[in-house]
Amino acid sequence: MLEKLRYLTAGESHGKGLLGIIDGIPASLEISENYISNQMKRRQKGHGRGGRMKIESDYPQIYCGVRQGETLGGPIGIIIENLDYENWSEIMSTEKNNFSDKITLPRPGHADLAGIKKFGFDDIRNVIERSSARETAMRVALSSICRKFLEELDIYLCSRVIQILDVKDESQFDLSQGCKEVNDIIDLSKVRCQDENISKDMINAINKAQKKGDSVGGVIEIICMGLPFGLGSYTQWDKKLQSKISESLMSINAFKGIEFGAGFSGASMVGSKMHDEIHIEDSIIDRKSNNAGGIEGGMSNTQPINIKLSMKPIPTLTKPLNSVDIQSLENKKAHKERTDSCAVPAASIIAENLLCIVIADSILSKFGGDSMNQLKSHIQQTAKY
Ligand code: EPS
Repeated sequence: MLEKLRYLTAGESHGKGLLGIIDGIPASLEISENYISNQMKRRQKGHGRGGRMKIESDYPQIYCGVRQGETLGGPIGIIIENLDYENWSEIMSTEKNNFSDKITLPRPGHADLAGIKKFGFDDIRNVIERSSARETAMRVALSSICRKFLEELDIYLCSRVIQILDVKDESQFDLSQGCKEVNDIIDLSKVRCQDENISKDMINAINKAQKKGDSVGGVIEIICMGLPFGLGSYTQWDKKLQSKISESLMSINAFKGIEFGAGFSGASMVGSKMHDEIHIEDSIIDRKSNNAGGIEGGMSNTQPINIKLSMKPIPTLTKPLNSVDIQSLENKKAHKERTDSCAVPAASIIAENLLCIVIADSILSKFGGDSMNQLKSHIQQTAKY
C-alpha cells in the first residue's frame, strides 16, 4: 500500500477519455505536459501493437494542480482524450440510445467471464472496456510525474525486454553508460531489446505468431539506481519494499510473475554464493554482486533495484479459442476484435513508470516534506551512505 501518495484512474477503453488524479506530490516540482507526453509516446511504441496506437495521440492534458510549470502541492488532475471515441460514440454513449448489440463470447484469459458473473452483466462489452490495458495510459501519465520527482533527486530507472516467446537475451544489462542514456538507446529497438540480432529474432517471433492469429508474451527487466539506504522497512509486512513494489507492478494487465535480483534461480544457490558480500572502499560500503536485487530485509540497500517481470500472451486472438456463448449456452469460438499481438515492449515502459510511484512514495515516507526544497534539505540532513 502506498503511504504518502494516492492515485485513481477512470475511463473506458473506447469512451470519451481517461481521467487521473494523483495526490501527495510536493509543491514546486517542475513538470510539463511535454515531459509527460514523452513517456506516453514511449508506451505507444513497440513491434506487435495493433491499429489503435495509430489512431491515438495519448496527449496528457494537465487539468489542475500545476501552475506556471510547477506543482502546487495539491491533487494533480490529468485528462487524456480517446481519439477513437468518435468511432464508438454510439456504442459507448453515456446516455441511453438504440444500440443493443451484445458480446456474449468470453475470451479465455481475459476478464470477460469472471467479469460478467461478478457484475451480473449480459454484455461482455461492459467488462472489456474497463479491464482493457488502455487504462495503463493514464497510469503512465500520473507516474511520470513521480519519475520527474525522482530525477530531481538523481534517481533514475531503465528497462529492457529480455524474452519474447522463447527468444531470450541472456546477456547482462549493460549499464556502463548510465540508466538514462541506456534507456534512450534501448528505446531505439522496436522490441526494446539491448541486442540487435536478438531484436530481429524477437520481431520474427511476433510476426510468425501474428500471421497465425496468435499472440506472444515475454519477460522484462527493470533497474532503479541512486537509492539511499532504508526505503521500505522490516518492521511490518506491509512496509516491506518488495511487497509494495509487487503490489504495484503485479497490477499491470497480463503480468504473471515477478523476481527480485537472483529471484527463482536463488533457490538453487547455496547461501555462500547467493548473498552479496560487503566491503568498504573510499568510505563507501559496497558489494561486488547484487543477487539481492537491491533489497534486503524489505529495505533498499543502495544497490540497484533489479526486477524481472513475466507477461502472458494477450488473450484476444484473431484465431480465437473455444468458448461458450453465455446467452445460448452453446459451444462456440471466443469473441475477437482488433488487438495487439505483442505488448511486451509497451509493458516495460508501464512497469518502469509504475515503479516510480512506489519509490517516490517510499522517499516521501522516509524523508517527508511539503515542497521539493523541504524534501531535499531533509535528504541532505540524512547521510545517504
Ligand atoms: C490499449 C488499447 C487497446 C488495445 C490494448 C491496449 O486498444 P483497442 O482495444 O481499441 O485495439 O490495443 O488492450 C489490450 C491488449 C486488451 O487486452 O484490452 C492501449 O492503449 O494500450
